[in-house]
Amino acid sequence: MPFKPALVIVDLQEDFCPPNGSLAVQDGRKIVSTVNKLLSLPFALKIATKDFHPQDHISFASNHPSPNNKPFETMITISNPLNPEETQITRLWPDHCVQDTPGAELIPELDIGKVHHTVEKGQDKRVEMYSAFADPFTKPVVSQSKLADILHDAEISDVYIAGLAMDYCVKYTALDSVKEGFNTLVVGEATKAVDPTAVDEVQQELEKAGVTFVSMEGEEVKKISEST
Ligand code: VGL
Ligand code: ZN
Repeated sequence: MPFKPALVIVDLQEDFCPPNGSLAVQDGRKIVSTVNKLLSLPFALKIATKDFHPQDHISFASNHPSPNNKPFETMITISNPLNPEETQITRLWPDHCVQDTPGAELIPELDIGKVHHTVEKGQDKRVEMYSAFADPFTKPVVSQSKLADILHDAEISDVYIAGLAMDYCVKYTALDSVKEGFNTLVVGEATKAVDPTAVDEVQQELEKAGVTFVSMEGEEVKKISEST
């Protein structure tokens, strides 16, 4: 298969960035200069994803009123709306990336003029969806984005991933990218984690699954410039 790389920029949105984001990732905004450098390279396809929730989304602690529920901490069990036997334990978050609010906007520093497609995810209020490909249920899958079709239709071989957050949406997007058959790379300087102490463990888990971590100076990024 010929080398045909795509860049996927995950959820570089106001709510994941300081100073005002409701779910701000430490130093999240600082990656934008590196992401813009990646955008200046001749990737065959450049895609930005957006977490894009309805106000009544299942992942918001505010939608599970109980004195015990704390955003960032409480884990709840949710069932597949199409198959109650399939369950998943998931974290509650502050309200974030609500459709048509300023927090859902991509940050204005992002060089959006170089992005070919924007893919929205997380619109189904019944399921969490960290991955930009699909929700985590499998029996059956509940919600899928158009990302897999866009990449397969363009005959992409390699998916380079940047964005937020390394330990949630970047992680699960990378895992699904491997499952979709793409050679999958995460650009280390172009991502940040909600929990910085989790970075090493998440990197190891991703590497075990077949994801390669690369740096801006590494061969894997250099070869983009030579790939026409
Ligand atoms: C994300 C938590 C909740 C992310 C999205 O983009 O990493 N994290 N929703
Ligand atoms: Zn979310």
